[in-house]
Amino acid sequence: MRTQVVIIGGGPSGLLLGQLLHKSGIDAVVLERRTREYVLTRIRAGVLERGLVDLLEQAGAADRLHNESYTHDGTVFAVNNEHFGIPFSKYIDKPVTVYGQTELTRDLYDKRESVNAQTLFNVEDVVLNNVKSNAPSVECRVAEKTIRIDCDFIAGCDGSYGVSRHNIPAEVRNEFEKIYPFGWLGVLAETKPVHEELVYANSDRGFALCSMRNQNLSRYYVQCDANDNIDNWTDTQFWDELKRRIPDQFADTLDTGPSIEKSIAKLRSFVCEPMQWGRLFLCGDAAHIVPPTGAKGLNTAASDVHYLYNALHQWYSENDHTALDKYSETALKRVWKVQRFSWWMTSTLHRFPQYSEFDLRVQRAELEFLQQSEAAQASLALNYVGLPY
Ligand code: FAS
Ligand code: PHB
Repeated sequence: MRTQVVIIGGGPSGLLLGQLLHKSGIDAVVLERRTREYVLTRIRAGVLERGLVDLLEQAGAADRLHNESYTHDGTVFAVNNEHFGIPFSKYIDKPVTVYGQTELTRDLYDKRESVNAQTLFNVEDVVLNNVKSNAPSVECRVAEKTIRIDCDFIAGCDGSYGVSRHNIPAEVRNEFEKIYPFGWLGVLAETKPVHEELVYANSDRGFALCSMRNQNLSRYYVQCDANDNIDNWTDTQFWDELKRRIPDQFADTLDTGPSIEKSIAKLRSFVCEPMQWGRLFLCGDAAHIVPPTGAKGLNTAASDVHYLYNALHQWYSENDHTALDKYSETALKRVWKVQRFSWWMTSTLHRFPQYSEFDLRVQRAELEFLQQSEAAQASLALNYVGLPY
C-alpha cells in the first residue's frame, strides 16, 4: 500500500490535517486505534478559537458548526460570592465559538467519509520505519492482517499516549512536564446553562467552571483530588458542591439534573521538543498537553495542523522544504505561549493544597488586579480568544 502522508490518530488533529490535505489533492491515510463510535464517545473541549473555526471552514467541515454553535464575546470570573465580566470584544474583535469537540470530530469524520478518504479503524501494533530516510513506512495490524504503508511523510496525531513521540530517539527528545496536585470532575447534563457566558470560579473550596454545549446541554467542572474517583460523587453531591463554589446569583438559579456523562481528568502541562524527526511530524496532544483551564488543548492542536498542512502543501506544490524544516521551531513558539497562559489560568484559579497564606493573598491580588486593570484584561482576552498563528 502507498500514500503520500500516513496520519496516525483519528482524533481532531489527524482528521483536520487529513481533510486539509485532501482539499489540496494530497493523499493521506488515517490510522485509528479505536472505532469511530468509540472516538465519538469522548467528551472534551467546548471552546474554539477563530483559527480553528477558519480551518474547519477551509476543510469544508463547518456547516453544522455555523448552524448550531454560539459565539461568546466575553467570560465571567468569580471570586467566592463576587464576580466580574471580562469583555473580550472591548480589547479584540475576535469572539470564541462554543461547540463541542465531539461534534467537530463527528463533522470531520462525516466529511472524510463523504470524499471517500481512507481511514483504517481498530489498528494495532503500529510501527514506524525509516523515519530519517526519504522513504518512511508504517506497519500495523488491521483485521488480523499485517500491512505496510509506504509514504513520503508520517504525521503523529496519536495523542498523549500514542506511539509517534517515542520514535524520536530518547537522547534527542526533551520532555518538559508539570503535574498539578488536583483534577477536574466534569459533568454533562441536559440542563439550561446557568449563564449565557462561561463562569470561571475561584472559591475557598476550590475551582469550578460553568460551561455549555447548547441551550439544553450544560458542562460543569469542579476541582477535585487528583486521585479522586467518580464513584465518590453522586449527582446530588456534585451539584451541591458546585453551588458552594459559585456566586449565589448563579447557585440560586442553577438548573440541575441527572448527569449523562461524568469523568475525572488529571491536570498536567507537557511539551515534547522537538516536534519533528526526519519525516515524522507531531501534532496536538502527541506533542503537548495543557491543563484545560485555558481551553487551549484542542486549539493548539489546530495551530500545529495549520503549520504542518501549509508546510506539506509548500513541499508538494513548490518542492520547497523550508517550512517543513522549521515546523517544530515554528509550532513550539506558539505552544510555549499557550503553555504559559494555561499555567497562569490554572495557578490563578485553583486552590493548591500547598499554598501558604502568602500565596493565597498573592492569588487574590492577581484576581483583583485583573478585575481593576484594563491592561490585565486585554492580555487575558488576547490569549483566551487565540494568539495569531
Ligand atoms: P486525541 O487524543 O484527541 O486523539 C488521538 C487519537 O489517536 C485518538 O483517537 C486515539 O485513539 C488515537 N491513537 C492513539 N494511539 C494510537 C495508535 N498507536 N495508533 C492509532 N491511533 C492511535 N481541551 C480543551 O481545549 N478543553 C477541554 O475541556 C479539554 N478537556 C479534556 C479532557 C480530557 C479527559 C482529555 C484527555 C483532554 C481534554 N482536552 C481539552 C484536550 C483535548 O481536547 C485534546 O487537546 C484534543 O483531543 C487533541 O486532539 P488530538 O491531538 O487529535 O489527540
Ligand atoms: C468545556 O466546555 O468543556 C470547557 C470550556 C472552557 C474551558 C475548559 C473546558 O476552559
